[in-house]
Amino acid sequence: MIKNSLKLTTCLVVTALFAGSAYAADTYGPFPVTVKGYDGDKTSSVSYSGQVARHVLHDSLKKLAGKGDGGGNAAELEAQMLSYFNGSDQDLPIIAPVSKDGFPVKQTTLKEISAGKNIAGKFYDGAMPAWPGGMTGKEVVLHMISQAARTEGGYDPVNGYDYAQLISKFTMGAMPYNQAVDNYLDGKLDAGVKPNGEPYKDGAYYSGKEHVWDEAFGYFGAAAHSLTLSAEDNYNIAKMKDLGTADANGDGVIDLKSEYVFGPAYYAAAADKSGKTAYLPTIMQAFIDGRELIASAEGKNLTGEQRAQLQGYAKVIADNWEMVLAEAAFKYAGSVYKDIAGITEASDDAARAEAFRKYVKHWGELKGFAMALQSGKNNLGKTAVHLNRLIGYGPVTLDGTFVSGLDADGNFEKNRKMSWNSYQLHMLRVQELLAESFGIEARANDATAELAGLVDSLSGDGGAETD
Ligand SMILES: [Ca+2]
Ligand SMILES: [Ca+2]
Repeated sequence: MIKNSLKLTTCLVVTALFAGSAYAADTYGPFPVTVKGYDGDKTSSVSYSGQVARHVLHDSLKKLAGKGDGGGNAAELEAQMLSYFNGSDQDLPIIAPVSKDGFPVKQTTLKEISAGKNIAGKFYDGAMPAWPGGMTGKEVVLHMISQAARTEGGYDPVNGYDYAQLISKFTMGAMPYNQAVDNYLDGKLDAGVKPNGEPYKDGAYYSGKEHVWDEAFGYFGAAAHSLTLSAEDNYNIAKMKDLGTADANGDGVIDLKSEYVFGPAYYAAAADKSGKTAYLPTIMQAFIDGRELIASAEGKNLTGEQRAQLQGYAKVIADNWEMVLAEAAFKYAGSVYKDIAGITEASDDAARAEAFRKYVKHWGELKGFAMALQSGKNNLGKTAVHLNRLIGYGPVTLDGTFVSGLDADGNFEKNRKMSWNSYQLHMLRVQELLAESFGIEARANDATAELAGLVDSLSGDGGAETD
């Protein structure tokens, strides 16, 4: 790493030197064209528009998951959702993110970003035991899409599902996280795969390793200038609240290809807003350092030492990204815990229904992030088994039942019951398990201090679980 090789004593000198260095980026790109034999007019080798298109397909799919009218438009809506999931020959309109007052977005169709992209081909398709039915990851999300299309507004109050949340949070793990940590930052860094001494493909203006690294960065979903911004600024860009900080080139519109903050980076910023973590800058810095390292090889194959260094940056990215997902799951377990009090203390049916809706939304986020965590490179082993058992296939619903499986036709069965207090205890156990397994640091909505008291109160009511 260049910074470590400098033996300088004052920050002032370091800053001055880096300001004039070719390798002193604080933004992801531009980086020089280094690939041998390229004679076109490109001046930067950075390219990750395909990943941006996939984030947009995901955001659009999430939006569509809430468009059901209760059954009447089920077939049409499912087909529409599948066109975003599977991709389409048509130029699909961007459904999200779209311009809003004070935050104009440059692109309005997918082809303006990158043509021919889909989610399906990049979706984790290993075992996904967190969902009933013994399905693969891709089968699970297709089941969710089909169910979502039959609901009103993506909300299934009987089984306690909020499909926009479930689909979105699961996808955030199963597509970008999986592709980055288990593919581009993993096997594609091997010496014999996409070597740096060759173009990524014939005629490309980027080398094999340059593009592999760019694709991983694209999946993280940060703006190219995210490292220059605070956690709050990055968070606000994702919320489409701050044109000034988002519009890096000052042309008055937000280019989704470089100026917007998508899901994974947004959740990193969300944790960092606590002031206790620095996931987003740590990940961004590792991406930039890795890209500078590749550029410094000047179109030649990486040495063993360079590749080892690059794998070191990859590990920093993968470890911190996993933490971001674990922090989010921790936060929403705390929300679900609190929401249960809102349900049980509601003064009338209307207030109870409202509290239950909020609880189902937060549960969908918890469940989706728990599934995202299980979609990466690491086999979480018994942590995953315990997490899935504590959270369940579905949340405890208003009649005390919860989803226990799927029948032969793929419909949900609810053959088990649990008390609200017992399920609250489960949520605290989820927080405890995540804290112990991952070393959670932001600890949003931490309710673990209430664990001992809840265990005491439950010891008098006949045990934690009922059937
Ligand atoms: Ca792999
Ligand atoms: Ca702009």
